[in-house]
Amino acid sequence: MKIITPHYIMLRDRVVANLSVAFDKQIQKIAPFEELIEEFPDAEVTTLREHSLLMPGLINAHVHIEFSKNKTELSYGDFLNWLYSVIENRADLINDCDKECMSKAIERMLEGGITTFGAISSHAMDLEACAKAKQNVVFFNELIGSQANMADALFSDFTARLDASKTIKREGFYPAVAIHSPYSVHPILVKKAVEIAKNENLKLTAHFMESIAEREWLDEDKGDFKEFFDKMLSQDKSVTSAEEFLEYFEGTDTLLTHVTNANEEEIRTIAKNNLTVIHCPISNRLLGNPTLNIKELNKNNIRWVVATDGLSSNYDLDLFEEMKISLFMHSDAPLQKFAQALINGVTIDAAEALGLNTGVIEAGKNADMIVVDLESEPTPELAVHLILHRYNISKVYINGKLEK
Ligand code: MCF
Ligand code: FE
Repeated sequence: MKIITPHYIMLRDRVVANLSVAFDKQIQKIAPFEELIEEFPDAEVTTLREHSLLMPGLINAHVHIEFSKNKTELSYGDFLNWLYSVIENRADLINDCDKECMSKAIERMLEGGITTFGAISSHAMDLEACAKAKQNVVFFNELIGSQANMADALFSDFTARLDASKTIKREGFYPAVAIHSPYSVHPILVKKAVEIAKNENLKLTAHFMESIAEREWLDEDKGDFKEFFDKMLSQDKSVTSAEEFLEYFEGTDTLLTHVTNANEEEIRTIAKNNLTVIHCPISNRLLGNPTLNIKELNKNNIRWVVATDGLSSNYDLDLFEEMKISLFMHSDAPLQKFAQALINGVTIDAAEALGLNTGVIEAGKNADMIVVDLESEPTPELAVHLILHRYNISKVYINGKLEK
C-alpha cells in the first residue's frame, strides 16, 4: 500500500485540500492522512511539495505510433495532398520509424502525463513498443481496403494482426479494432470486423467524415477523391454512404475520430447510438479540414474527447498543447466551461468512452494519477490555468506504480 499526500486533489467535480490517497493498483481510500496511516500503518508514504495537485492521468484516445518519424515529410494544408504524401512516403516513414523512434513517442507521452493511449496500428509494427509501454494501451488493429476482390486477403491480414495483439497478456493492454474510414473500407469488411468486435467485446474506432473531400465522395462520387480513386484504385464510385457506414455501428460504443463534416442526420445517428467523437484540433488544422462543431455535439448530448492523432498530423503528442489549441480555436465557447470540458475530455470522459476503470480519482478506480506542480493555490478557474500554463508534471503513477 502507498499513501500520497498532495496539497490538492482533483476529484470528480471539485478540488479538495488536506486529504491523502491510499492506493495499491487501485485507489483504496481518500481521507485525512492520520486516518489513512492508522488504517495502513505499513504504507509507503510520499509527501509532496507546496501547491502540488494530484489529478487523473491523461488519456490520449487516438494516436498513430507507427507514423512517429514524420516531421517534414508529409504535406500539410490540404487533405488530399496530405494523403498523396502519405502514400508516397509511407514505406520510408514506417521503415525508418524503428523501435527507438516509437518508444521515444511513447515516452514523450508519459512525460506529458499520458497514462493511457489508444494506438491506431496500421501494420502491427508498433505492437512490441506498445506491449512494452508503461501506459495502459488500447491497441486498435486497423482494417483498410475498399476493393471487394481484395477483401479476403485484407481481412486475413487484419485478423492475423488482431490475433498477434491478443497474445500480449499484460495488465492494461487491450486488443481492439479500428476501421479506417467509410471511404477506404469496403462494407463487406466493415460488417465482418464489427461482428468480431461485438462477439469478442472489443473496442471499436473509425475515422469518420474528416474532410470536405470525404463528404463529396460519399454523397455524390465527386470532389478531390474522384481523381484519387480513379488514379490509385481504378474505382469510379464510393463503396458506401456515410449513413450506411454508421448503421454498421449500431449497438456498439464506437469512437469516431474527427467528425468535422458530419451533417445533421449523421449527428442525430451518432447521438442515438451513443457513439463518442474524438476531437483532434491540431490534426484538423494541419490537414486543411474544418473545425469540429462542438456546440452541435453538446446540443445533441454527444460525448466528445480530445486526442492528438499521430505525428503524421501533429508536431507533438501533448494533450495540454492539444487542449490549448482547442480552447483558442473554439473562440465563441464560454471559456471556463469549455476548459473544464476539455479537461474532462482527456480524463473521465475518455475513460468512459474507452470503457476503462480510470480517469478519475476515486476509491475503486485504477491508480492512474499525475502530480502537477501548480505555482499557487488553485482557484475556481483551475481548468483554464492548467491549460494555459503547462505546469511541470513531477510524478506519474500507472496502475499504482511510479513510472516518472
Ligand atoms: O487521422 C489522420 C488523418 N486521417 C486518416 N488517417 C491517418 C491519420 N494519421 C495517420 N493516418 C493513417 C491511417 O491510419 O494514414 C493512413 C491510414 O493507415 C491513411 S490511408 C492511406
Ligand atoms: Fe488518425
